[in-house]
Amino acid sequence: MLLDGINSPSDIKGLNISELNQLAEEVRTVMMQKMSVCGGHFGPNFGFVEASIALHYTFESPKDKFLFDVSHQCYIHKILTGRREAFVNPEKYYSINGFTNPDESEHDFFKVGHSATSISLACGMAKARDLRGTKENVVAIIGDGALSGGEAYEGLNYAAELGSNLIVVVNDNSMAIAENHGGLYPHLKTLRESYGQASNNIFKALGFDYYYVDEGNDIKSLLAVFARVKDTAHPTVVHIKTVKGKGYEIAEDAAENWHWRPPFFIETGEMRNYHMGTVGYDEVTRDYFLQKMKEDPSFAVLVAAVPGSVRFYKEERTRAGKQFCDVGIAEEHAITMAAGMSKNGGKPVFVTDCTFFQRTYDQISHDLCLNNAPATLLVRNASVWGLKDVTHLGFFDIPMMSNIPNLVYLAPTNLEEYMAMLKWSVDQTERTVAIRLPKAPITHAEYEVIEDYGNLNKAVLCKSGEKVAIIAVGDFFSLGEKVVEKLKKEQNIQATLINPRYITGLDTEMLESLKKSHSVVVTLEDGSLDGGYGQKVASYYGSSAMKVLNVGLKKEFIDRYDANEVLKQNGITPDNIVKDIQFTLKSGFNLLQFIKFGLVGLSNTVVAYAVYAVSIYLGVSYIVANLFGFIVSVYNAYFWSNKYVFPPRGGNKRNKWATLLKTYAAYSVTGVFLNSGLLYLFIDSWRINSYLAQAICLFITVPLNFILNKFWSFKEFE
Ligand SMILES: Cc1ncc(C[n+]2csc(CCOP(=O)(O)OP(=O)(O)O)c2C)c(N)n1
Repeated sequence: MLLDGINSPSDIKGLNISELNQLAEEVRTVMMQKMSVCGGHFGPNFGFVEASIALHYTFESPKDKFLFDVSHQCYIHKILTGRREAFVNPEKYYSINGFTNPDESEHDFFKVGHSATSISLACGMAKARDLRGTKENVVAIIGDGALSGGEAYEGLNYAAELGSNLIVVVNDNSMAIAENHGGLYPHLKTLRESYGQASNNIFKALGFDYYYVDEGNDIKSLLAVFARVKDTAHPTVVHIKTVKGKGYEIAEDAAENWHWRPPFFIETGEMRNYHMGTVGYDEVTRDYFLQKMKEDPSFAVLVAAVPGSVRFYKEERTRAGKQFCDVGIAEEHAITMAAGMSKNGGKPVFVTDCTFFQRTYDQISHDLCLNNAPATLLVRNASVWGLKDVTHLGFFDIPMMSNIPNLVYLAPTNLEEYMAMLKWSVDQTERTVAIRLPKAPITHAEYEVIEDYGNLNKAVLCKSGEKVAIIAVGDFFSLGEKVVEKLKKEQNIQATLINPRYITGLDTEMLESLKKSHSVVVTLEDGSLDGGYGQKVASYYGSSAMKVLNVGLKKEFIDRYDANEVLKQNGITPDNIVKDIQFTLKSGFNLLQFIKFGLVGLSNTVVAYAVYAVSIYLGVSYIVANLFGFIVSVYNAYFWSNKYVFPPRGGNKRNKWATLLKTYAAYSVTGVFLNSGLLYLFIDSWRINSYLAQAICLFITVPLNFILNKFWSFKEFE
């Protein structure tokens, strides 16, 4: 295979056209093998094989910079830039991710997964280049679909002013995930049909030089044009016509289904693990939409180029007609458009993935909520169980949404509640409502579900108890149920269980009433803790004696994670939560805890002494012997404290080093440091026999350990 010899882009520079074509076929073969096992962005990559090869043949990456839009089409770029093994060796399939990633290679500059950023990134890189006075090419690679995103236009508009080298490769396969929408697309069609000759040309109008390549899957044609535009000193668009899924007929014929494809059988294209007819929240949402559209002509659903996410495929889109608006990859526009509709007699629902809501903060705040515009926002995949790529994480929404004034953010816990909230929200006329679609499989209500959510922030008391109250948000409600059950079984505590329903406000009456017979309130949320729901509850109780435990995720970017592992790392298992509760209930002076601390302190000193004694016996100098004792006692303190003393989250892996230091700090004064100091005094100055000296030290340090731990380590760790 030619591919075996390609370790960097320079390895393709000596190949002739027929070899480059052979390379293209080999690349397709390995991508096919890998994606048939792992799934992946099939259509975008199969359509961009020749262009990727021609780009790397022509330009000098990484000196010349490639900026990929969305970057879901970067597989070939990865293969050609030293990451071939991750495609040819099944054991390495998961060693890289599916988007550009500077952690993997110097040929990648940004972690990207959201659309329409490439031209702005390229403008920035070009600007910095010009300021520095160097000459490299900056190349943005953007699909026709991504050109519907507002930021793409902002970049195109600025580029003319840049007045220097900036090459925008428009990869036009006439498709986003589904069909494109908007006035740009008939225009692109005209450009394609006139082979780029039409006099009306948006790119030229914006100040770009313009080149058209009709055979965008032909390496020779591409090489000719890329050679012409290389090193040009002004912004240039190279518009190439490609075929999504090129080279695999099944994918070419069903481009929407093959944009991203789960693992499949190569011979038939059928998915490997396809479960027919599974009904989740997306399916019930679709059914409600279709029904409501029939009943109410003012009702409309807006999506931003991901119609399949609520199961609106060709058939559903046709049935919905004008009541279904795919606005392109333009979430900001969709939200502001919803604001407009809602103020003119429309009932808009905008639905997309949690991660894409991130770019709509201002539209939600300024256009919807400031105006109390009655629109409904449905937030999908908002969960640790949602999308797992670092570019698409779904657990930052609660801090974002819950701090926008006027917004009502609802977290249903079961199907009946979700449907009731959705129906209420669509028909009410007073405010903007967002609903966090549960990610978990459908569950059903075991308590009465109300129809009207206009009486804001009223939580439901699902189980009444004492001592401990669990407030479980959205699809962490079932976790709350498990914790309640475990507390009953293991601690004989009948805890209170609350479904808060509203994330944007607190049921202060209920929180106040908990003070009477509860001492610990636990909040559970399937999202980042910082600025989230639980912290609002903690802040409410701040001036009271109530102890509040916030359970949720750490604020961090994580990539392709195992959700179970992340939950464990964050202490989010029924076991850990119950242990935390137990610990919190017992804090204050607690004899058992006191003894445990004391015993660790004692074992610390004993271990240090034993190691010291053995070392001296082996003839090591007493300073080195003490150092050995010190190291072993650090480990001793860390090990036993984690096992028996700290609450589970205090001993969390994430804080390993901090915990170690704190632990040792708590014991070292009375343990080894004091020991060392005294030993130095006894042996060096007073010339006492070293065994006797160590015994005297033990006699002094052990009781001191107990006393100091009472005052110090309790404060440290509770
Ligand atoms: C802000 C944002 N919204 C939605 C998406 C989901 N998405 C990923 S790729 C894609 C279509 C991109 O179409 P195009 O740019 O034409 O590239 P192609 O896949 O056709 O090569 C969409 C909508 C996204 N990545 N970012």
